[in-house]
Amino acid sequence: MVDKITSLAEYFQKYQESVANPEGFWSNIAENYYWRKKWDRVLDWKFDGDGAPDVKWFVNGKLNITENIFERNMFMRKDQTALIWEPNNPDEDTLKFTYEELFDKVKQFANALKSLGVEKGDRVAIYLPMVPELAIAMLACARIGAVHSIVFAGFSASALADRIHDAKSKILITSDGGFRGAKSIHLKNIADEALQSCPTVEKAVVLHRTNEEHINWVEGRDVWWHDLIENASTENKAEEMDAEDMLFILYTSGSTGKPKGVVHSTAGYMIYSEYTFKNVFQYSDGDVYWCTADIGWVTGHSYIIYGPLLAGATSIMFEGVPTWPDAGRFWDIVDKYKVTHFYTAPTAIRALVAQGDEWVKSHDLSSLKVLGTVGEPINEEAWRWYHSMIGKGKCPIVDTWWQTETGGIMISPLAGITPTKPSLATLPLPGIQPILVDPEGNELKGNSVEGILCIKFPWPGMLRTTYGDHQRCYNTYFSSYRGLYLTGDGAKRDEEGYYRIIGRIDDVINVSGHRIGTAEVEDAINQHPKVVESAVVGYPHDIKGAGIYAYVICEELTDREMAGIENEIRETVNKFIGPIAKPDKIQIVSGLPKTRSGKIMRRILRKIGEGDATNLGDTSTLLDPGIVDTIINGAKVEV
Ligand code: 6R9
Repeated sequence: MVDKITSLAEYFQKYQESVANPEGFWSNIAENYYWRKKWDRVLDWKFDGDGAPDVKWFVNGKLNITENIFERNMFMRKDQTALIWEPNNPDEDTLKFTYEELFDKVKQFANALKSLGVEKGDRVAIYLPMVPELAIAMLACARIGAVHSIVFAGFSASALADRIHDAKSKILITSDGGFRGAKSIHLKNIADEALQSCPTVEKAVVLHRTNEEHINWVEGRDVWWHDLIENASTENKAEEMDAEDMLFILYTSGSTGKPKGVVHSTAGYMIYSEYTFKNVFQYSDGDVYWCTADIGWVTGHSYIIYGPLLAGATSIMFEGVPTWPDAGRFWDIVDKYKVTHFYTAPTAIRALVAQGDEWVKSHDLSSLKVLGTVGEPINEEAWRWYHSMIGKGKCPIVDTWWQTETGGIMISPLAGITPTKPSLATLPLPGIQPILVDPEGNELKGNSVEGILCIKFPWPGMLRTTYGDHQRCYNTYFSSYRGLYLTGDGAKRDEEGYYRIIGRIDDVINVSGHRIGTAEVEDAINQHPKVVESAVVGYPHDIKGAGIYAYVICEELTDREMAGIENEIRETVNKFIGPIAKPDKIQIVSGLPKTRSGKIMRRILRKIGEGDATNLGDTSTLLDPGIVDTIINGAKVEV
């Protein structure tokens, strides 16, 4: 069993150990796993130089992550509930899977995938709603050594197609549709549209979920999930994987261009996801843990599926949304399953604060022991409400900072152990060596400093590459400050050495905890035939944390066209990315503040979007300084 830290003194001691002797520290933890063959060396690494980044943990070790979820836990937990599934509609039946039942389903689907010709190393795209089959499909891929690439089911056909293309996925797993609150989304139609431009996909496996009446069917390509598993055996021996074999790809937005396929490897990710899960949440046997994320994001990968199931926990998977059928839904579920650990996003907390306290007060939340947040900075007001209204002042809050690229939580309190302060992610976990630098890359030493957050030593859960383009991985994360991993976040280290994450320093907007690249939104807006150019920035938004503000130059428009243009632009973004990237505010402008070299001065647009036209800085280098006043006058906020 992977041991948990149990006191603050022990945390400090482990932290020191992990810095003084990282290899010893992580190999001790790795001893707790089931290896087909032990590693020869614990770590080989370089962040700079030829071929960098080059990071290998547990060199030449052989294993399968599902053997560590199932076979390793089976003796103790055969009949324990592994996964509880709560449907979108509270009147529909809940499903529960013991470790043994889930194992059988995974093995069966693993065989089904094999029968379609899926082999070790093949990429499998998964585009499913939050149903148990999503968990089964991802684990079945891991079982046979196929690489899963899960695409959030809120993404559009074009975004799905881009991701399938980039990963050259051989199979797509989807469903007829998906339920979300009062809505039902016809996923198969979206998938069909995407597949028109995806020649690598040989088969599409389709799950029955919403029983859509009209299903478009491509003979020879499409196969029903239920038909596929009908004759599949539940006997399956796991594929032997190298420690560094790819486990999954997950796409995330960056500051430029198309999303990047972040690649995670097998052994390091396995060890890191379980270790962080157990330590941060202080999960104990018998606890019921619920992370409200969607498995389409990294939080769902690491903290609904891999971390909890490796740790032998009981994990809840929820298909629906916090406000349907009413704003008490989260608390209904907490009460229904006697949830002990609850992990959600600040944006959900703020949305529920806005609905009023009555929704909370009418439920029994006394089972709760630990609360968590992830995805964006939590403002003090939301933190205090979460602490007092949900946790009744007795539950520690773990404000967990991490990223798709880090694989697991990096900076966070350990629940009940690290003294917390509202809005601070507090201290690095053992094995994590953060460093703050100034824009020139000089280290900011000591406390009470603010700078760019980097990490100076490898940790097992870190990304290994960006799929199909290793140079891009280096350029994005390792080239700005040589020898350091650049997080893209700004942070402050306070007088006590606690970290407060301030937010992105690049052109990424964190909307409701989801990363949206401004360049991607601009590319989408520019697809509209009447659009000449656009510039997108974030602005403070009460619920979402950040909203999307788009400044758009159009060709000459008639009055009628003008009246419809905002909606059309939103629809265009919806089509090319999905609803999460739709701009909240669109301002049609006659020009953008550009320097003489043609660069858009986003700083100015950000200020205007924030409603602050003071201190716009030096605008004299602009090609047309007059444009600034014109934009201020037409702004969608009081400036
Ligand atoms: C896990 C996840 C990563 C970005 C990250 C940062 C922001 C995440 C945070 C936080 C402040 C926290 N972020 N957790 N900011 N406090 N506790 O969200 O991954 O979707 O890749 O986003 O989210 O800006 O760089 P991902």
